[in-house]
Amino acid sequence: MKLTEQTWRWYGPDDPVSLSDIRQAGATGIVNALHQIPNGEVWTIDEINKRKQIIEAAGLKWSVVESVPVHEHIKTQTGDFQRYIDNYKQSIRNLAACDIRVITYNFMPVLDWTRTDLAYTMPDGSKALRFERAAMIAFDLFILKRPHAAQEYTAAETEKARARFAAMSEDEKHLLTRNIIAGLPGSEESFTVEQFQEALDRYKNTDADKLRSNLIYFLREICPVADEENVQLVIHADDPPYPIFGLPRILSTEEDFRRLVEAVPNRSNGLCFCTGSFGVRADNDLPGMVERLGDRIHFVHLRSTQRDADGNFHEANHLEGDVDMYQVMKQILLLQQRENRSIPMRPDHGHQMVDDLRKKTNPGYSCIGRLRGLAELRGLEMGIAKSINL
Ligand code: DNO
Repeated sequence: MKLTEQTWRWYGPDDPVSLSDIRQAGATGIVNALHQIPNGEVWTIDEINKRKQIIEAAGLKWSVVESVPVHEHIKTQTGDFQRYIDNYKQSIRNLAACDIRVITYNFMPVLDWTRTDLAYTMPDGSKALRFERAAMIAFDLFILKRPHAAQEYTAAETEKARARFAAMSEDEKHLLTRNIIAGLPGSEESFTVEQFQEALDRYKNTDADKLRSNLIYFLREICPVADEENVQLVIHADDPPYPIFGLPRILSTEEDFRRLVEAVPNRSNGLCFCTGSFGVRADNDLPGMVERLGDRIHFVHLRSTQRDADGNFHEANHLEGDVDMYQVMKQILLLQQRENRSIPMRPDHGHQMVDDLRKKTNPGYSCIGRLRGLAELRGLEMGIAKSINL
């Protein structure tokens, strides 16, 4: 019977969650990146091996890279983009030489994942990540003051954001700004308000079609290298899965990914299936996506979100919220039996809870919430596997 490979994201030696903690949580694989290497530069074999040895010394395996970041020049096809693409190819070759064969990346302009609140108190006292639409609009209109932003919102939304902004203290405005643009864990970029506007301006001539064709260009360049090296490239969904701050987003739906595969059918053109990101859209049929896109899925992020009618969402416990985790897991299990392989899975974002409430933790990446998530997901998987006699 093929079960998922249980993995865990580790931010390297400075992560407050240690490799030994991770082993005790029951994961066997590590999801890691060399965050110290500037975006766009080559990951050398030497640096990769150094990190690999640390992971292996703890009795774990470096299973997945998350992420080799894609330089902004590649996304906009400006400046030195060809050099950055060549560097990316070299990093793929070097990772393959160290036998690391799943590489995650994303193609979100300027910002990686985005939340407005990193410590939203749940009824049980734990803290969750949350995206509040009125707060995001308040930042856009009244802090960033982005030109022409107003036309992207309805009058009712603008009024709500105005009231929300008027009720914020200076500290709250500062915190909101930091939450949105200072860079969440794993994002490779962070900005001041001025720098953020400059970064947005660089997308003036890059609409969704242009961004998509730049991604296709990039994939046509790197996929042949990855094919040759037996590496899977897996793109992460947009989070949230729709345009924000006037920036295009092109990996938000099943159709988005399908278009990518049609344009670049190479075997290495794969998907990191993130239930939390895709799940924010009610029109994404998650179990169906696993069934239909399965042969391209080489890494899975499991978490759930809870939407409301105003366009807000927060991160729910892993087995609650809008994601039907039972059906998703069942499809993942069936896919693994069909293709006779184990897919690396990690419990994504947990609530800050129990002792972690008194610690300094990486938002979304504290230990105990993810430990709870992994335990629940592992039990769910085993229960389904045994009950359908796999
Ligand atoms: C957030 C993560 C993302 C992800 C990147 C992949 O928790 O899922 O930052 O790592 O988008 O490149």
